[in-house]
Amino acid sequence: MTAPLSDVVDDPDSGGGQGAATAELTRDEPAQETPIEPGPLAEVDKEQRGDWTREAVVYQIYPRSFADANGDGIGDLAGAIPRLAAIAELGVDAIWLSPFYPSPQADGGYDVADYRDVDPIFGTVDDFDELLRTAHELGLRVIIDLVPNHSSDAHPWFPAAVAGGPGSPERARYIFRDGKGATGDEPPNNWPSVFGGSAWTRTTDADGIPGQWYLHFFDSRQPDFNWENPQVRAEFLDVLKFWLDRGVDGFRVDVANSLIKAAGLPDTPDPAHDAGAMGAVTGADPADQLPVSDRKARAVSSPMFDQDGVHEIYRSWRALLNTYSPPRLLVAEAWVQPPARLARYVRPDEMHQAFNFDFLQTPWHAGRARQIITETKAANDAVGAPTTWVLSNHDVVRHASRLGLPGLLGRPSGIGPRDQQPDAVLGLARARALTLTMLALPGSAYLYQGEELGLPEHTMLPDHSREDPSFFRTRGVELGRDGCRVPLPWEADKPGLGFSPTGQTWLPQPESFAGLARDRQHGVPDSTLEMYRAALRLRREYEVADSSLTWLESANDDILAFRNGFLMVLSNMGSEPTELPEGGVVLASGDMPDAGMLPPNTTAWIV
Ligand code: TEU
Ligand code: CA
Repeated sequence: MTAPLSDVVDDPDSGGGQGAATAELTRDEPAQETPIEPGPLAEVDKEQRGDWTREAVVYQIYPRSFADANGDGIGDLAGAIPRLAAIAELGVDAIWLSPFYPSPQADGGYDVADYRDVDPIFGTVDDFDELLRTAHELGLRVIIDLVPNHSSDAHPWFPAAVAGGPGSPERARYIFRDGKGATGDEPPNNWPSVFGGSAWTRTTDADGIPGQWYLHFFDSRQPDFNWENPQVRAEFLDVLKFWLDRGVDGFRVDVANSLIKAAGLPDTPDPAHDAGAMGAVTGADPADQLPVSDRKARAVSSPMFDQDGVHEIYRSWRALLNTYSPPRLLVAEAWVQPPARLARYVRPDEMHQAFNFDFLQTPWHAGRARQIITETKAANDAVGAPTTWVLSNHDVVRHASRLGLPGLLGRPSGIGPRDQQPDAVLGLARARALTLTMLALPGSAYLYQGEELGLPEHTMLPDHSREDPSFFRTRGVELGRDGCRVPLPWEADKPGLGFSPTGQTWLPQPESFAGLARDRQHGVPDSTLEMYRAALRLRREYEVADSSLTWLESANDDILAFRNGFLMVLSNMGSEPTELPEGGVVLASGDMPDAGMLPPNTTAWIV
């Protein structure tokens, strides 16, 4: 059989001078390479160089929904500890814990009242230390979530700011302003909250008379800090040190693009856009179809996000991290467009990684996927940073459901009982296929708890179960993120599917979860769980993380095809089977009934 693919040599200097030259496909024979076993010294080098900060596969634990020990239906650290072995066995390198700090839980813990403690619903600092020790014994590094843009309104600094009154040093730690209009009853500017409504809430003075307004990019119970204030900067350096000294391996930095606001807080030219600047790409906006380098480039001019002043903050954090050995990691959560702007967060003296949310929003379309991978990788390459691939997290519709929706959708802001329901079978097939594509790409990758089970979004949650503040602030226009935060199924036959000893779960689990419980998939050859385990093992074996990517040309536009080191990867994003090139298929995301043919909605790894 003739291989239907040929290498594209992108570099004009190496391609014989005829532009994008093609070469006949020749197969790498990994067996002919003499693998050099890394000696103990090489391992030490890798450790000291901090290679993990470029290559790790990180598993996100959302503690509320991971595992519950005390039976109250809310996950906790004591519940997570005995479950870590299952995560280590999956073959990941690290875990990232979403916030476990003391918090009124107005936004699932992203409203922090004390940055140096653990909320009683999650346990104690001793539980945290035990979790850290257990993870390290299992060979897992631990990244924790840092929420520097805002605190909870229950953080002691906030009531002090309200009580301190206008012009007080306490108020200067947050962003208070007088309102507009004769009586100050209009917000200071037109900035929208990402969760709906205005980004400003008015306070009431001690005498009962309406007073100044304070800024909150998210819920009104999440006041934004004033990062121009040196006290705020000093406080966070100290918080970083607190957890570094306890032994954490890194930080995921929440809304890293929003700490600094444009001087003078001018009106934004496009409030509707800024309200969704980090929210849904629906595919309905023609701009969503533009190349990623153009799409939403206008967001750059927003006075709310991605101000140049944020970078000196991350430089100071990196300088602190650099005093620790082996290297600790900073990963930016920043919905920033275009890729070249995002890459500024991962310059050599700033963070190590930034989530590639353009990739997360890749539509099921080979040409677009290739373009997004190429453009985002090029932007990172330009600053010497790895690309940090991700398909799901606690803020987005799970990819097994997202990819089961029709059309060239980017990402909807929740799916509910009144919406068109995703095609579960198609969604899972495409999710498995796109996951295998992701895990074959060079760089680092993040997995969200439950995706290794192929969990779908809970799309039938009743409104009375919802907790996401974005649901309430938009009066239900946005359903919010509860559907991806449903407690995990561990054992199909136990109450609450093993999540909690009492069977209680803070959100109801959909019926489909039972068949997807971990114990139903463990050791079952074609299960999603075993596919993830195999992919993570082969990824290591074939040194996928630090190999180089070459696109392969196919006569069929619906095929995404590339080589990364030893691996050749083909993903069929069309509707007809396609011929496979020569070589052995070492892993496939779905059944391959006809020898030599790759069915639609399937990815294969070939050596
Ligand atoms: O998310 C920031 C962010 O951009 C999200 O608001 C996202 O776009 C939104 O959920 C879409 O509806 C971080 C956290 O990951 C998120 O859970 C928090 O709610 C938010 O910050 C505020 O801390
Ligand atoms: Ca609990």
